[in-house]
Amino acid sequence: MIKKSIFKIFFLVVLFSCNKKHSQPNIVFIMSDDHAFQAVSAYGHNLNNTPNIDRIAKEGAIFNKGFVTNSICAPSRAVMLTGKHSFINGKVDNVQPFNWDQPNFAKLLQSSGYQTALIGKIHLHGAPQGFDYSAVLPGQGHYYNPDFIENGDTIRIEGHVTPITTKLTLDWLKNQRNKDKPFLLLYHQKAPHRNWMTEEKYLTLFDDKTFNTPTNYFDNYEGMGTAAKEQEMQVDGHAMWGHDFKLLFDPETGEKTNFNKQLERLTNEQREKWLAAYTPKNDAFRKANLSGKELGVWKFNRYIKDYLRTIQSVDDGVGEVLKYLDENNLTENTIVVYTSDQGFYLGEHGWFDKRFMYEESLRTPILMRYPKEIKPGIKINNLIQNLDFAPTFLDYAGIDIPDDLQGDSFRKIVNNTSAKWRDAIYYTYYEYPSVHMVKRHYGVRTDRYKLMHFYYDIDEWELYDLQKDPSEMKNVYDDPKYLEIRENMHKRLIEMRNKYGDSDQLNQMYLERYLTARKR
Ligand code: SGN
Ligand code: CA
Repeated sequence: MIKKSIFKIFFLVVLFSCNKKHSQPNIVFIMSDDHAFQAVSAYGHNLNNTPNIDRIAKEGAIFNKGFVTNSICAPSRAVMLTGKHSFINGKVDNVQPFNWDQPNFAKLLQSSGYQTALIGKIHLHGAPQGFDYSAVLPGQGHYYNPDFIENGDTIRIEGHVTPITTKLTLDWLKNQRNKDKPFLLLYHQKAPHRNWMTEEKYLTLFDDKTFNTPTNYFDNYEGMGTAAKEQEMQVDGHAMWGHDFKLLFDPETGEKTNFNKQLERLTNEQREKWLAAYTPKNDAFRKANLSGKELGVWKFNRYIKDYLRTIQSVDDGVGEVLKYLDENNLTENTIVVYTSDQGFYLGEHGWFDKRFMYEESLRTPILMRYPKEIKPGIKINNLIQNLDFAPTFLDYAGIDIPDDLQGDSFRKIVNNTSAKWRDAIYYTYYEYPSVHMVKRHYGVRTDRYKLMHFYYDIDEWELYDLQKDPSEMKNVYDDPKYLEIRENMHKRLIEMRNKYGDSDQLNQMYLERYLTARKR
């Protein structure tokens, strides 16, 4: 009798664990660097075509209100891994260290039986924790002939970083994947990060096309605050002749630009292809002798074309990975997410780069497919943040979500099983003074309004009505018509700061740490 029940219990335990193993989905988390939602064709902006990324939305969900909590690379990745705001996980800017010893969702999946891998850009110093396999770029990494730190050893791989990252990913899937375990794969591209050096096969893509500048490309920031006026990220103003526009000679001084130096990293063959593609374009530019607005439009076109070219290879890679899943019967039970570490300005307000809480850099593309649960073609309009990835993945994997995670699982939202969701998001930005000179700020955004406070060397508030002014051209903080809204938004901001545990004291602490770290 006892023997029989022991056998029964044993049988049930085995059955349960087998079931869990088979029901736990695989997760492919694809992230690119600085990929603006405006440059994902599924968002309908008509700039470029990204059929493979779009396929994720066609067969799954597209998020129209996906946001980050801090629009800069390494902090965004720290938020994504920990599910906690920057001021809680400690990685507030690109300068201060990240503590890998703290919990992250990869560690939790790994300890519950997932096989885990991290491939590509992570931008967090120190040995990655939570991954059985990692092959990461040191820091920002190089576009051509990049070094990778593979499980601790540095190797240099010849070629372009985007297809190489894809190849390492496919190699891992083909040769290292343990078929008896569910897997978590972080496939993280460097592109389309500055300085937008494309793969050889796309060097002349868009050559026959002229892109229109955004309507506010020649913005003079009249309706905005001091922070917008004092940034250093204008395409026509701060972008550089060599580094950004790929001219070999500075048209103003006639001197050689630093792009000559950058080309030295390329092999002879790679360099020849680059020179063959860019020399005629650069000659034509010199002959045209442009000035004023015409020059501004030329700069925008050189910028946007290089930027979009690098995205084409990212999209190709997504296609290859999706194809591998199809061919290996993995599509049904694999969650695929495509996102970026933040948004980016594609000439809006005249800018490149990110950092600001204004829409183009606050928003980020999010597309997600999971045929088992997500209906194809659904659109999500809830305010989702990168803070929510960790709890969402844990939820799908059936692992308890630790209480101290600050995001929320959006599984219930995509499944339409609960209408309860946040109606405001909180944002912080710290890296100042620094490249691009975007001042320190924090703020709250609801569906319609955004309140921001810029501090440290100024003390200014900005309020935008996103319904009336989606391009954020007019700060209405001092407009008497908005007095009530302004007060309400102040209340919301206090609520947010209390809820997440942020304060002026923390801002001061991180400021001091930043200034000390910069001195070193
Ligand atoms: C580099 C870029 C900047 C960019 C930061 C942060 N300059 O410094 O334009 O804002 O990275 O980007 S570059 O000379 O290297 O091109 S982040 O995505 O890593 O946060
Ligand atoms: Ca980035």
